[in-house]
Amino acid sequence: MENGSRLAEPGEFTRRAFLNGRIDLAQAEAVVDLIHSRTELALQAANEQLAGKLSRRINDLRDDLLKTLAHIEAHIDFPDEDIAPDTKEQLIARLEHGVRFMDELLRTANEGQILRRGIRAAIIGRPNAGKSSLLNQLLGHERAIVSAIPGTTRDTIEETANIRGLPVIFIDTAGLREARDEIEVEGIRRSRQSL
Ligand SMILES: Nc1nc2c(ncn2[C@@H]2O[C@H](COP(=O)(O)OP(=O)(O)OP(=O)(O)O)[C@@H](O)[C@H]2O)c(=O)[nH]1
Ligand SMILES: [Mg+2]
Repeated sequence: MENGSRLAEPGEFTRRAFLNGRIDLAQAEAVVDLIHSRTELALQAANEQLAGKLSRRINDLRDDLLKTLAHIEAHIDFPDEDIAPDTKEQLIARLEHGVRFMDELLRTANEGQILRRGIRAAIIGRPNAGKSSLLNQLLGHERAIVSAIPGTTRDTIEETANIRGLPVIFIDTAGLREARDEIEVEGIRRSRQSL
């Protein structure tokens, strides 16, 4: 490179933005989700997180809890001052609101994981049940060999399909039966493992 210039390392600009406080950790993490997003829905979720939606919600909760804490401590430290006390009911209501909010956040964290990693779904059944045909239909192309001979599929076949925005990793497997040879024994072992 000329005049001391060099190529940026992967993630370097994101790291700088984080270290300079321009974005927070949740936003920095969203960048990698954005890059790896496999469906429109995942892309949209990553975009929202990058825009600071998750960070704002967490900061709001933090502010709320700090205010409640300050109020309680003010009454312990300065009981004689003329600060209108929150009633016990008000305090409990606020804390319960915080708990509900955190529960909701944890629930959507699960959804976020599903969007990032996808759902794994094994297609299991007897030989000739139509497992490979089903996989091909879901993918919209002839990925797996289909034949009228039972025991066609031996190896597991993994492919990702976009099901209403969710990445679903379908696993086509060897049909379950008394195995006829050592390859089928291994195939059926893999079917059970997928199951
Ligand atoms: N009539 C009918 N035949 C089907 C259907 N789906 C699959 N078949 C036929 O059933 C046979 C077996 O289909 P496969 O998709 O290879 O079945 P499989 O479950 O993957 O079989 P193995 O890999 O041997 O376990 C093929 O001849 C298909 O054309 C269906 O919905 N209706
Ligand atoms: Mg098959």
